[in-house]
Amino acid sequence: MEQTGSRDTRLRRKMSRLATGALAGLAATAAAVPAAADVLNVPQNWQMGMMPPHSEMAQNMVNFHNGLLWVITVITIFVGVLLLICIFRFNEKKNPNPSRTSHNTMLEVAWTVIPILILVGIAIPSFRLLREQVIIPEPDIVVKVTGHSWYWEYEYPEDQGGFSFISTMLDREEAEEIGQPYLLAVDNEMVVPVGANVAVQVTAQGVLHAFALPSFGVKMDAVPGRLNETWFRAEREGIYFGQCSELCGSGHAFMPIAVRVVSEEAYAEWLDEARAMFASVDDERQVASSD
Ligand SMILES: [Cu+2]
Repeated sequence: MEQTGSRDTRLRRKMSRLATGALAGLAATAAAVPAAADVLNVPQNWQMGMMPPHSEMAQNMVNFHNGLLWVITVITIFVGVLLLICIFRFNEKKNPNPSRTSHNTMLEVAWTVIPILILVGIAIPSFRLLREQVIIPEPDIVVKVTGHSWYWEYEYPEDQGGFSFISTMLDREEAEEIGQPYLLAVDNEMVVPVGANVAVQVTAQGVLHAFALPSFGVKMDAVPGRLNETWFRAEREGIYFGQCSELCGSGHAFMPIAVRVVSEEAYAEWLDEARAMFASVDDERQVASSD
C-alpha cells in the first residue's frame, strides 16, 4: 500500500479520533477498563533497578539479574582485595626481594576450575530462562506487530477479528487529558485479555525496530522481511508501556508501545468494537489511496 505523507497523516488523525471515541465507549461499557491509576510501570524520579515485573517471565528475569549481581559483587570484591594486597604488601619498598615461584599446580588448577564452575552455575539458569522465552506455549491469541517509520501497526488475524490498526504517540495535551505519560501514551493501544498466552509475531517495514515491553520480559527485533516470534502472559489488568528498542531513525523516541490488559469480557467487547471501527478505517484507507 503506497501512501503519500499527507494521506498518511490524515489517516492517522482520523484513526486517532476514532480511537478516542472507542476508548470512551469501552470505558462506558466495561467497568474492568483500568483508570489512570492503573497505568503501570511509569518511570519515576530516582528510580533504580529494573522495571517492576508483571509476568512470570519478567519476574524470573529480574531474579536471575539480581542473583548475577551477587555473583559479580563477590567476584569484584575478591579481585579488588587481591589487587590491594599486591599493591600494599608486595610493592618494591615493602618486598624488595620478590619470590621466584613460577608454578603452583594446585593454584593453577583452582583458578581454572573455580571460574568454570561459576560459569556453568550461571549458564544453567540462563539457558533455562532462554528456553522459556524461545519455546512459545500454545497461544490463546496471536497478534502481529509491524514496526513502521515511526509507529506501530497491530494486526489481529482472521480467526480473532481480522483487522489491523496503527498506533501513534499522543501529543502532550492529549496524553495529559487521559492521565497517561507523554512519550508513552498512544492513540490505539494493543489490547489483550488477562492471563492469556499472547503470541506476538514481530516484523518491520523499511528499517529495523524492536518490540520491547520490559514489564513482561519481552524484547524482540523487528526485521523487514522476517517474522520473529515472542510471547507473554500478563497476570494483572492495566496499561503497560514499552518503547522501540532499536535505534531506527529520527522518530525512534516517538514510537511507544502501549498494551492494555483487560478482562476476558472487556476483551470480547473491545474485539467487537475494534472490528467495526477498524473495518471502516480500512475502507477509508482504500479510498485514500485511490484518489
Ligand atoms: Cu523503531
